[in-house]
Amino acid sequence: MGSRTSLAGKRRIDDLALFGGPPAFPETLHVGRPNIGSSTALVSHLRKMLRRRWLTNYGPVVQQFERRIAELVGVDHCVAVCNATLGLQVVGKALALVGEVVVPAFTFVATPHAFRWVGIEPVFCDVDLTSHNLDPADVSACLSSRTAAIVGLHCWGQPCPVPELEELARRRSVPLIFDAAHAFGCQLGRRPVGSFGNAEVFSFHATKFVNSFEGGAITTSDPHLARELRLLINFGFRGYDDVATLGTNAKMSEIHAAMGLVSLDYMERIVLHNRRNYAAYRRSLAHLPGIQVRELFPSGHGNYQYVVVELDPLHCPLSRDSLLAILHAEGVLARRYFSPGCHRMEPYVSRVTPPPRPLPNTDLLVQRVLQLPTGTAVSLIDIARIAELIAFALDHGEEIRARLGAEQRLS
Ligand code: T4K
Repeated sequence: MGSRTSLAGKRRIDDLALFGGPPAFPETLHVGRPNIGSSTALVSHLRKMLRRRWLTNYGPVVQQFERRIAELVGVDHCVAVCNATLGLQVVGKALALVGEVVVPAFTFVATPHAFRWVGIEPVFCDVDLTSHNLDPADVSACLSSRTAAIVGLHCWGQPCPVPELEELARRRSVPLIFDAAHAFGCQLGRRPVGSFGNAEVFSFHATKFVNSFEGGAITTSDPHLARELRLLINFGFRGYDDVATLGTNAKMSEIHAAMGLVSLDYMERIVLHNRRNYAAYRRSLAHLPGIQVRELFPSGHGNYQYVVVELDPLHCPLSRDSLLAILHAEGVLARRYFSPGCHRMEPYVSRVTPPPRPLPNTDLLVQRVLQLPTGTAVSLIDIARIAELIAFALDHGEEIRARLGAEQRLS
């Protein structure tokens, strides 16, 4: 690249915002900027629900949202909830889990927190370095007489090794639950995520490609479980003044479901946009040393809501965290999900039982991965500029490392 001015406006390392230059993106780019769909459609829903004076407690919009999801996923039952974290909690309660659950350490902290919150101890399991999903051999090593369930995460939307996990759960006679927060609209072969295990839990948080501001949904083919879930999310009410069990309030409201419906109407367009962005990142970063955009959804059935890059420290001229600092200064709020790994966060890092297990793959991945902005707020021009920024930074890796080293010595 030499000293030619890049598309991102950089000629020398002094031009980098980290060293005092103007940021390439004065308007920050985020990972997880919400996709809006249609504000007109949302306002129209809002007007109707205000006219109906039915705002929450299993109203018609929530019911419609649940039907749409159940149809898309191909299950009989969908229970909409106010977020995926509470969704996981009520699944743990409804299945009457006691003891331990095997969960990946390479996940958003909501996965273990949800179970711990309802008194079930997470046992952290390692992931496969290629798929970033649970490693069945390590799951097997985590199982014990205390295991109450196995919880898989479809990381970045890539489906877990479902058949292997089903076999392990069957052999132990424990339920299999999936945290499907990333995986709405994804498939394993021809079967949609949402139809596996005893229950799957989606997130429709604002940062997810289909969003309901805040929200989630539990899908299951088990009618008894669905009935129990409906009781649990509504204080245990079976009817007016009739409480059948201990419950909580995890209901989705009408305005959240309305946003969800609008989002579902735009889902295909959002996926197309994400897929185009993903392809552009793959193309434009392909030639760079030691950095690789993870291949996702080789069969094409995915939501492409995350663009995940992996830095190989042996070949990349900059560390992941130096590149992250450079991007942040330029207004590109790349993320390093799920650093440092749930096993290194509280309350898990200071607990004595269960004893910590070695998780070498998780420990490696949390130092190597980076998520780049995508979604409908990110254009092809943005991606070309981000790619040029990264190329410029790697091209000047040695110089940048020396400068960062000198600044650190001075401070
Ligand atoms: N399981 C897994 C595997 C998950 O990834 C998650 C959530 C859950 C369970 C739990 O689902 P929920 O209970 O939330 O339904 C974000 C999201 O808040 C979180 O939902 C998501 N995973 C996680 C992967 O990402 P943070 O701590 O990174 O959020 P925050 O506030 O830094 O926002 C992310 C970026 O999005 C920022 O750069 C700002 C931007 N943003 C955010 C919001 C809310 C916007 O531009 N507009 C917005 O409205 O966790």
